[in-house]
Amino acid sequence: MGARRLFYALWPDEPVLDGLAAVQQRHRDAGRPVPRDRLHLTVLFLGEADLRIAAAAGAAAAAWGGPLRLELDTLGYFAKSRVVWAGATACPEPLIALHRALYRELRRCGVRVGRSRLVPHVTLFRKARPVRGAITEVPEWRVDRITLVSSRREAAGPIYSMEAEWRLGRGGIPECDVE
Ligand code: 2AM
Repeated sequence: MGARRLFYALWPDEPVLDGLAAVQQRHRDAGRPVPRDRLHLTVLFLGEADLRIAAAAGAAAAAWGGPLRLELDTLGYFAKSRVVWAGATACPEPLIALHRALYRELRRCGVRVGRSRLVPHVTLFRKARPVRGAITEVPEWRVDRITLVSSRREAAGPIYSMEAEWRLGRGGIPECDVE
């Protein structure tokens, strides 16, 4: 069994999944499609971190953010990892704020995470050839929650488990009860 890695993600609702599946179908020769139940958008990748601390930081960051809307309107390609993804030409400000809040709360909890620019994307194909361009199949995504997910690498591919989920923007005072 591989190590458990953690990440904070947005999980698409059914209409968005339908749209993403339609894009996968239209470009089915692009590479190996990601199964529908694994389609997601990573807000921040933590790696091998303490689950309890990640949950405390996630709860605090989610409370600061608010619901947001995302337009997945473009296809992009990461040459290094050879993935084709659906992304947003315009990254909404509340998503940038959520990303920043996660960094801030993790730091408050004593976790150092390498800074990386947020490129909001849902990976659609792996081992893929480059495909880029506009897409129109995906309806507006109304995001009102964020999920803490753990991933274990197995021979058949990654196994994801939902560890915690929070509604965005409940307000309140962020806390971190780390000993
Ligand atoms: P990807 O879809 O672009 O591969 C689980 O692996 C999730 O975490 C995926 O969404 C994956 O992005 C992302 N991920 C994996 N390793 C990462 C890393 N080193 N930095 C940022 N995101 C990563």
